[in-house]
Amino acid sequence: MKIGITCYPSVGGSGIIATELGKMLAEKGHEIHFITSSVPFRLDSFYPNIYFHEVEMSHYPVFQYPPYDLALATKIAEVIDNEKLDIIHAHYAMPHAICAILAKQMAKHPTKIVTTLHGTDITVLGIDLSLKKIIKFGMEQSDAVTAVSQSLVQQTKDMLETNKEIEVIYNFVNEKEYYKLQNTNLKEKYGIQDSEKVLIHISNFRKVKRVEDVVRTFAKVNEQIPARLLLIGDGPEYCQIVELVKTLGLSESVHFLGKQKNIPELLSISDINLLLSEKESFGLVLLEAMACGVPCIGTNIGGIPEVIQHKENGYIEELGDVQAFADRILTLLEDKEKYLQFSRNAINHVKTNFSSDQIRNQYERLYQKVLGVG
Ligand code: GMT
Repeated sequence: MKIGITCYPSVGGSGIIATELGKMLAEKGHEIHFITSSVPFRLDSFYPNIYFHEVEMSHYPVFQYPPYDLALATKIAEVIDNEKLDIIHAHYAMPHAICAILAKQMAKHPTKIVTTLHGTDITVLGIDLSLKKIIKFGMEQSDAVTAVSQSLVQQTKDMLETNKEIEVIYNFVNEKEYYKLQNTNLKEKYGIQDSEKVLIHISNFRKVKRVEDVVRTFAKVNEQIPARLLLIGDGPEYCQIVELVKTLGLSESVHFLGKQKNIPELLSISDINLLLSEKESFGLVLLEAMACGVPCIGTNIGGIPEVIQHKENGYIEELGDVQAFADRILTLLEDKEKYLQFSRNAINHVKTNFSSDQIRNQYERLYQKVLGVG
C-alpha cells in the first residue's frame, strides 16, 4: 500500500507512534509518505521506502496568522495525486483529519482517510465549543477512526455526541529500543549510590501531568528510604517545580534532566515510574517503562488503568492521593520478591498485549478494510 502519514513531528507520544508505525509499515514493504512541517524526530536514519514531504509556508505580511492548515491540506492533495496514495493516516482530528478531508476533496486520485485520536484533541479541544463542530466533522468524514484507549472512545462519544464507529487500537513500544540495559554506568555519573532507590517521571510538564504530585510523593518516600527522583522533560510547569523542590529542601536528591534522548538508559537505572496525570488517554511512557521492567504507579484516570494492571505490574490510585502513591511505592520497594515479580509481569504485559507487530497488524487490517481488499 501507499500510505501518507500526517502528524505532529515534534517530541510527544502521538508523533512517536505515527513515526514508529510508519517505520514498521515500511519494513513490511509498504511505501510511506510523511507529510509534516519538519522531519519527524524519530525518523533518524535512512529508509529506502520512506519519503518526507515538507509543508512549506509563505509568510506574507498580509496574513495576520500564517495559514498552516491550508498549506498542509494543499500539500496532502499534491502528494495524493503525485504518489497515488491509497490511504492518508491522520494523527489527531484537529487539524490533521480536517486537512486530509479537504485534501481528499481537492485531489483527483481516490484515497481513504484513517484518523487516530490521541486524546488532547478530544479531552481539551473537544470541550472548546468553537472547535467542537469541526472536530466532530473531521471524525465523522473520516473513512475509519481509531482511538488509543477504550476510555478515549467513551469520552469522544460523550463529548462529541456521535455514533461514529471508533475502533480501539492501543499504542505500542519499539522493542528494539526499549528493553532493560545492563551494565550502564549512568548511576555512577549522577552520583547515585547502590543503596538509593530511583523514581522517574517523564512528561512535557503540562499542568495536566501533575508533576507537583510526583514531587510530593517522592518527598514522602524519601522520608522513609534513601531515594532519588529523575525528572525528564520540559514544559510550562518546569519553573514552578524547580521552586517546589527547593522549598521542600530536595534539591540534592531531585535531578532535572530536561529533554533526553536516552530514555531506555534512564529507565534502566530506575526502580519505579510515576504518571499521576489528571488527563491521560493512554500514557505511552507507561509502556516504555514497563518494557524496561519498571513497575508503574498511575492515577485512576483515562486510559491509565487500561495500561497498568493494578497489583500485577504496578498500582492505580485516585488522583492527588499522594499518601497512597507513596505507601504503594514503599511496599513494593521494601519487598524484593514482589518487586521482581512486578518487574517480570511488566515486561510480559507489554510483550503480550502491546507488541509492535500486533498493533501494526491491526492498523494494516484496518487499511485493508477501508480499501475493501484482503
Ligand atoms: O500527553 C501529551 O501532552 C502529549 C500528547 C501527544 O500528542 O503526544 O499525548 C497524547 O497522545 C499519546 C499517544 O497516543 C498518549 O499516550 C497520551 O496519553 C496523550 N495525552 C493525553 O491524553 C493528555
